[in-house]
Amino acid sequence: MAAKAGGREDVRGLALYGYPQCPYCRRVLGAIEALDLDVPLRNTMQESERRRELVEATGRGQVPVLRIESADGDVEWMPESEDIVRYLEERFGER
Ligand SMILES: N[C@@H](CCC(=O)N[C@@H](CS)C(=O)NCC(=O)O)C(=O)O
Repeated sequence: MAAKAGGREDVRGLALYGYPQCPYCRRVLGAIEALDLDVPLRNTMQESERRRELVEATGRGQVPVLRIESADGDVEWMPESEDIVRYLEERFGER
């Protein structure tokens, strides 16, 4: 499953760390698709470098984690599928 859709919104700086076999990741991937976002999936199961980045940043390998890089270069790593879905809905949902 690709974490991509039409790319309607400006999602520069966002990347989802996880993999499609993870049910919590699928919950986030579903929200990404429902919101029609174009967020790259960094597959921590298939790509050891991505997993290394995740563990280095968060101290553990648990996924999903949303990496949020702001325009000024600040980086936030957001764990917990519910929090990620809420963040995406608040930022990109219907207003
Ligand atoms: N409460 C977390 C649970 C996430 C979770 O359990 N992820 C599993 C994969 S489905 C995982 O990464 N397990 C390996 C680990 O915890 O290191 C969420 O909702 O995101």
